[in-house]
Amino acid sequence: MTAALPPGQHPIHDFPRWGLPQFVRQRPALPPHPRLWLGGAVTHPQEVGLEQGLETVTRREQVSDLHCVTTWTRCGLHWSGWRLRDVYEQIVVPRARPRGEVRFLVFRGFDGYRTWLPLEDALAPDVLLADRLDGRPLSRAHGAPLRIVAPAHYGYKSTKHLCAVECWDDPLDPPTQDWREHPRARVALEERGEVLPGWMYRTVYRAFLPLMLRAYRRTPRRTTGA
Ligand SMILES: Nc1nc2c(c(=O)[nH]1)N[C@H]1C(S)=C(S)[C@@H](COP(=O)(O)O)O[C@H]1N2
Ligand SMILES: [Mo]
Repeated sequence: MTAALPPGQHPIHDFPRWGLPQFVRQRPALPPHPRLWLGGAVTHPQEVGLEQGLETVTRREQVSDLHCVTTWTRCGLHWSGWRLRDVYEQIVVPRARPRGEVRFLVFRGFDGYRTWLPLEDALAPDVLLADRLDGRPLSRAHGAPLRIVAPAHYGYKSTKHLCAVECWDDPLDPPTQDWREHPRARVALEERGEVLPGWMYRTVYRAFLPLMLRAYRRTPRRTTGA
């Protein structure tokens, strides 16, 4: 199957909890009744409850791969949730009402993580707000209670513990760019980062991979708070 993977990726057979080095020890306390904030450049910023708020949107099932920028790929994950496009068109636009042109969506997590995608990438049919993985509610390790799944983009665009979706016409307003991040991060084009060619990041990330994998595997997945 390796031949079918995008450039520079190799398969792994377990599915580690994973993230940026500064998030290894972050174990966010999740609120008992998590809500999703819809904000940014909108006239009616508001929160929606996850259970009641999203139940009018059609639930989707999807099998997709997760490609981490550090070169590992976990194939065949079975997600369940809602298409971000459906949520955007049926809830965000009519209720929160964007003020002007929306060109980017910013995603924030309860652990302080944030990233963003251009609107056209975020509204691709395979981008989900997922609350279930392999038939079970999302574990804390993999992003409870809700996460983004964006299979065509490196894993760092798939924000876990999602607490906010914001509409902006400029991604630098507010400044969201992490220096490692590529604005689009398309896996097929090996857009690992913005400054260097993809294969260069590949070499560096590969060198640190064993160390990072060990750190993430060692960190207990349980926490207090929910
Ligand atoms: N909130 C949050 N989301 C996050 C991260 C994180 O550290 N915090 N790490 C990202 C990275 S780099 C990857 S590869 C995937 C890993 O998802 P997993 O932990 O379910 O394997 O989550 C992404 N989403
Ligand atoms: Mo990643």
